[in-house]
Amino acid sequence: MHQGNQIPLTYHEYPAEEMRERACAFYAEMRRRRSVRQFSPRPVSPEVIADCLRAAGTAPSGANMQPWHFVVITDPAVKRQIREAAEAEEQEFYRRRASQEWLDALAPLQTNAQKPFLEAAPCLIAIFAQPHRVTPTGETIKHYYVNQSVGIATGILLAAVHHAGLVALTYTPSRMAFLNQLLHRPSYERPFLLLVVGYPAADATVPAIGKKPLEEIATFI
Ligand code: IYR
Repeated sequence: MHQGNQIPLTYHEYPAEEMRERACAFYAEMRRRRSVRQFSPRPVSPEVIADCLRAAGTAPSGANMQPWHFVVITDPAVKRQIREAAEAEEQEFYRRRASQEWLDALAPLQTNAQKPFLEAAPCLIAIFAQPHRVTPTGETIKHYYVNQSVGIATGILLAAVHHAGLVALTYTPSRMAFLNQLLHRPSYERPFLLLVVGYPAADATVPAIGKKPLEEIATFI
């Protein structure tokens, strides 16, 4: 059987009390995260974004294929193109494609087809999932558990952005194929999510909604 190269694990055990404090402190930090839709035009540090992306790249993935690609957009002209294409899709969604049930579920978020944050925010990160990759010699190599892998990487990216002190919106345009064309990504890559990142506008508001308590989301057996 193939053994692979094994190296010793770097592991640091915290004393029990410190472990409890760390878990509690992390939860306290994460529960302050909110999806923000009103951004300040203030630019974000490229080094901060790069470190957040490095953190995302530490995510586990099927067979360690790391089936993701991140495109960081700060160019106002490209942001405008993305906004125009996204709003065209959203017009269709809100006018025709969405069921009444879906529109009712979205009502508390007060979303609509207008997406001004795509131009207002200083930084958009388009996340692409790669069902496979193509080697320089044209060989196709399959990727595994792509949704799970890219979902985990996106979650780590979102936590890293929040931890750094920025705010974000996980935006999924109603249809996203336009992102391949605008961002020059190969057609086999699947747009996964658009992360809108920046500082909040001074008067930013968020919906008065909450999270389910532990008893509702977890069962201990
Ligand atoms: N993509 C649309 C609709 C939308 C869908 C879900 I599910 C949301 O949680 C929020 C919005 C939009 O962004 O307006």
